[in-house]
Amino acid sequence: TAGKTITCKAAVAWEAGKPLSIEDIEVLPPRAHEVRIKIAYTGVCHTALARSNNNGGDESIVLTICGIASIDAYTLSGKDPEGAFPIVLGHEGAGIVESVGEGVTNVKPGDHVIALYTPECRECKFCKSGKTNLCGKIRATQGRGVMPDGTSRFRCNGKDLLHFMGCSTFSQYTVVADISVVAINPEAPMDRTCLLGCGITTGYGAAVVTANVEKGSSVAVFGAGCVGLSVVQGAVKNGAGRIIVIDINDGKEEWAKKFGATDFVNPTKIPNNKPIQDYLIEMTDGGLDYTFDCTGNVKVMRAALEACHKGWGQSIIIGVAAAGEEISTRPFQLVTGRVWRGCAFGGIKGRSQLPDLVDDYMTGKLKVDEFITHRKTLTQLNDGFQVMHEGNCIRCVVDM
Ligand code: NAD
Ligand code: AHE
Ligand code: ZN
Repeated sequence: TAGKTITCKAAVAWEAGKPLSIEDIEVLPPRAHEVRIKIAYTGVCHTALARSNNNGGDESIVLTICGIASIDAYTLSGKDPEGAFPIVLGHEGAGIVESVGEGVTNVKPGDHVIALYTPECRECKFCKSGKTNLCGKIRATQGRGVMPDGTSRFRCNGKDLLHFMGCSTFSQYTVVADISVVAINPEAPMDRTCLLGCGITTGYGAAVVTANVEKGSSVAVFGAGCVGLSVVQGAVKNGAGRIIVIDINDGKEEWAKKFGATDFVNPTKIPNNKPIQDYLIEMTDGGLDYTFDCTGNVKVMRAALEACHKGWGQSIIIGVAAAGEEISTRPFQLVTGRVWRGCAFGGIKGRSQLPDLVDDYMTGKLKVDEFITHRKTLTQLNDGFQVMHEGNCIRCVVDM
């Protein structure tokens, strides 16, 4: 198949707000510094409507959309300022390299790989700074849904389809830039490791790399989805003393405890409607060392910042807020030493650090299987758009 166009099945998003349609698409051969991957599995999750309906706080609706990773759903909803159509969504995938273009040296056909929406070129200003995992090399074209040369490798019914987040894992074959792919242990089961392409790595990295939570410190995690539970896993790994999980869904208490949380608070059930930040400050004698927003709700982000301990508490924003939303607090919160920060993909450098995370999974040091609550096939991917009245889907994996 190398050098030839491949026809395969993909879930195509033709326009905002419409279901995905399973189509036969053409996937062109990889050009220079590009890699064509046979996607084996792609992660699928649910997203709380709290973000798309960012009306915030206690009224947030607990309905979930199961069947699509949050950002994919966000982009499909038409609310992503970077969203454009028609597009092949999906960004949490693992597969096998089918062929490579000229000049590719980091992977070869047959390698088991994870697609990286945060690439790592190792030569741009960002990569060389040693201060961030963000890579600037192809960010502009990635945001426009095209390959680094400005064109697409997907065709359907004579039309070009856009790429998504440099990954487009909702296709049986995809083409990515060579800096957007990393080879992993071929023994690792890809129906699990696909989840390291986003959710698990994002939360775990936020705790272990971005915040680098110290032994004995106190942590609060807002939102117990795949991302929040992964923050809990990272905080446990780093030896945090107290780990408080806050979620409006009582069903998440069991999940939080299973991953090592010491306490669970439902903010809608605090006596006298006391704000969650005040409640947490009392509970922890002055506030937390670290807090994490894993909801995408800007009111929660404010509460997370204000629940930090005066003088040193740090709050890390992980959740992606709806387009146009803004965060606010009294500047005095920062004047008095609290720190507001955020990260993408947990601050993890995909090519340098993801293979080790896969090995940690293989040696039993990192939980991954525990996050998988649902499985589907590509043709069932559309079920993902059916609103579910249950909050028990942490991650759904699609067999491509
Ligand atoms: P999820 O929907 O599975 O989990 C969100 C949880 O938040 C749910 O359990 C929900 O009940 C809870 N919640 C909603 N409103 C709340 C409120 N007001 N107070 C407390 N809890 C509340 O989502 P996920 O897949 O875990 O993703 C979490 C967030 O992280 C999303 O916003 C997603 O877009 C974002 N994300 C960011 C990155 C990144 O790189 N920065 C990567 C992946 C996901
Ligand atoms: N396109 C959106 C922003 C979306 C966003 O913040 N994406 C995260 C990853 S979410 C994965 O589930 C991210 O990596 N951001 C860093 C970056 O460079 O995009 C918008 O609002 O424009
Ligand atoms: Zn994601």
